[in-house]
Amino acid sequence: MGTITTAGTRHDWTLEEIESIYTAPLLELVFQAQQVHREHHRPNEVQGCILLSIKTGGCPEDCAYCSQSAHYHTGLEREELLSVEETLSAARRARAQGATRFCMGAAWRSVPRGAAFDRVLEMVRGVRDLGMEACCTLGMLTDDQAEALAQAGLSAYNHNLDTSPEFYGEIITTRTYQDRLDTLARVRRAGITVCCGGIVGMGEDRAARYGLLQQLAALDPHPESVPVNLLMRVAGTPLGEQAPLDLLELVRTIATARILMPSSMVRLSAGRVSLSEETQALCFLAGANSVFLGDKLLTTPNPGQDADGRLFDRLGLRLTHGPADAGH
Ligand code: SAM
Ligand code: DTB
Ligand code: SF4
Repeated sequence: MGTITTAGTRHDWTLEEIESIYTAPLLELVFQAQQVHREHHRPNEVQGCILLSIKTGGCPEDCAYCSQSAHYHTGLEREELLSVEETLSAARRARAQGATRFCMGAAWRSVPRGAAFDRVLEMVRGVRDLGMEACCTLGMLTDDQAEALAQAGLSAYNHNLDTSPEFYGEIITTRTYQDRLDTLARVRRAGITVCCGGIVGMGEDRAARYGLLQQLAALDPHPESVPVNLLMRVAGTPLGEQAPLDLLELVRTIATARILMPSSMVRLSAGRVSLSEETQALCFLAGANSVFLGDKLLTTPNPGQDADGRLFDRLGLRLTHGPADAGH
């Protein structure tokens, strides 16, 4: 196995190649990932994003990890679609905290037509007017809806593959892997950048992580943004009692994503509350260059401003300043 070959942007990584990268000696893997990282990104800099759940709970899908699925009793309060003003005041607070990307999530299986969608379009225009990148994650989309979001100035659409095609059915039964790929293709055709990643720590084996990474890297072009989430265990969901993951598996997943997709933003997403500052440092060394700021993700906790202020000071990291996403 020895040396890791990293040359060029590829979409045809075999599972064997991915395995040999992922299982290299940890220090070799992290070193190679950091080298790739420095060829494509500014070291010591991370982008801050902030999430807002604009429509919470009551989702008809059965994603086994999710607090918002109507299939499980998680004690989460449902909330109807927020108003444009509520959303934009959260976006202004996000900007004041140093975020350059504002991500709006809705617990929908697919985007509804009519007034609710028009309101989302207005939110997107409002966030763009604040000079921030705007990202939405709203479930499945039609071509027309993707086009309308693009017209409103949406910078990115988040739609995760979550895991490998083989393991997917253990986690979600109400839609298929192909449904996800179809939506991703619509987003790409509309000219919106793609944010697509997955979750580790759901009880998957390494092969499932190789399979996810292979699928992500097969997207052509690569997703501009690859969120790597560590499962947030939510009581009442089928994964609420899942055994904790060896956190070096998260580091290996990030490093392998960085090597396979050199230009993408790799986002250390859900799960930072479970990571020490030292483990987060290792994730940044492995090529993660973005985090969610603030004390809440969509429905679950996140470190928050004071903890992150200390973390960035301790590591000498700075947040990317605007102007956000010139060209997207
Ligand atoms: N309903 C839309 C969808 O599924 O595409 C958008 C919202 S959904 C909450 C966005 C993503 O968050 C999911 O695809 C999943 O990867 C991630 N996510 C949700 N719950 C999570 C959890 N408990 N731990 C880690 N990641 C989670
Ligand atoms: C992504 O990959 N992670 C974010 C964003 N995309 C939408 C969501 C994480 C959600 C964590 C669970 C929650 O807070 O409900
Ligand atoms: Fe619904 Fe998205 Fe949660 Fe799945 S992850 S249950 S689609 S909100």
